Amino acid sequence: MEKTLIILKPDCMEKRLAGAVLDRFQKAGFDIVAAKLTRLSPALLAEHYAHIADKPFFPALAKFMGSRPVLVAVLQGEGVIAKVRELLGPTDSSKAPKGTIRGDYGTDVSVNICHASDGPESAAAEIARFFKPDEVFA
Ligand code: IDP
Ligand code: MG
Repeated sequence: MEKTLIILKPDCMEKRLAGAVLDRFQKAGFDIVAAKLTRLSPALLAEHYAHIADKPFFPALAKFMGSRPVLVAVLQGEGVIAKVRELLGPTDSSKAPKGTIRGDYGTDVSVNICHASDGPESAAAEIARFFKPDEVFA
């Protein structure tokens, strides 16, 4: 069964929106098969955001993402990778339609509530980065 990795970002945790965001994923029919609270280290953030590590906004992004504990989870279900991205809406919260998670709760292009894997390869790599096999109850 397909799986994806999500991270409820520091803004989501600070606004106490973890329950509201997880509720949307669960109401869409997806199961939580792994979860933990963790504070992301600079080394882990450099790895997780390797695709944008050379961008001028990366230092500010890393500071934001490491600013407080985040909730990391694995969701499972048919088509979960694409569907969770659709529920999130586009990266830039200010351009995300109302009714999407980022459109309803996000702040801007950086502070945008939730990360989700963008394809099967990144999902597999990201799940392995955060969870041991026996921590995923698939
Ligand atoms: P995604 O989270 O929608 O997959 P990515 O392009 O993978 O978007 O970027 C990862 C994260 O980096 C975004 O969620 C956002 O927090 C941040 N980010 C992306 N583009 C920008 C930007 O232009 N300025 C500031 N932060 C950005
Ligand atoms: Mg991405």
